[in-house]
Amino acid sequence: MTSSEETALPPGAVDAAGAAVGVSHQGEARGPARVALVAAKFNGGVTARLLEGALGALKDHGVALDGVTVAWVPGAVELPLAAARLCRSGHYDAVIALGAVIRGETAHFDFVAGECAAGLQRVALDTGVPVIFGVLTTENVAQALERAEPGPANKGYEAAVTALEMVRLLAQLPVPAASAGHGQGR
Ligand code: INI
Repeated sequence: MTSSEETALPPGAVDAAGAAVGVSHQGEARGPARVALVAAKFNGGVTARLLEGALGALKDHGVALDGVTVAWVPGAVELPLAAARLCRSGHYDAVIALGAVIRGETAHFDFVAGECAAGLQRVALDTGVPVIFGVLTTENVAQALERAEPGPANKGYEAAVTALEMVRLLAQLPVPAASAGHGQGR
């Protein structure tokens, strides 16, 4: 995810920290990686654009699209369960969830957005597979469409870059003690 200009990581900050400490890790956004996407059909005019952005980013970063899986769910609330199934399959290094929850359209915006976000995070923590939150939560349709425009600022594009970065980072970090020595680490 990009930050604002004011809060962005300054150039050289990672290297400076790395030089100051014993061990420093950073994931590089590049393939190959086994990636699945879950996309909500609700507000599908937006999520289809997020998906295009995500697939573009995967391609730009060296992931062959013929190895990518896409699963469509009815709405954002259903994203966590489908993501959980994909994560537990053992077939994927990362799962990217794409949705659009727009406040203007629902009185239960906070429930839909909140349950979706909490559910996806729980799946990631429970399975150890990165689940990337490519779900727009916006005040109105115009904001959603703006974040789904083609290019690197497309939130689907950003989510896919984040997924690849997390895959590479996790490959560098220590495996959980319980699975060490059992060939389950990456
Ligand atoms: N689902 C969305 O993905 N975005 C929304 O904005 C939305 N609104 O507005 O309600 C939405 N609702 C459907 C929800 O995700 C479930 O599919 C539905 O409640 C059935 O569980």
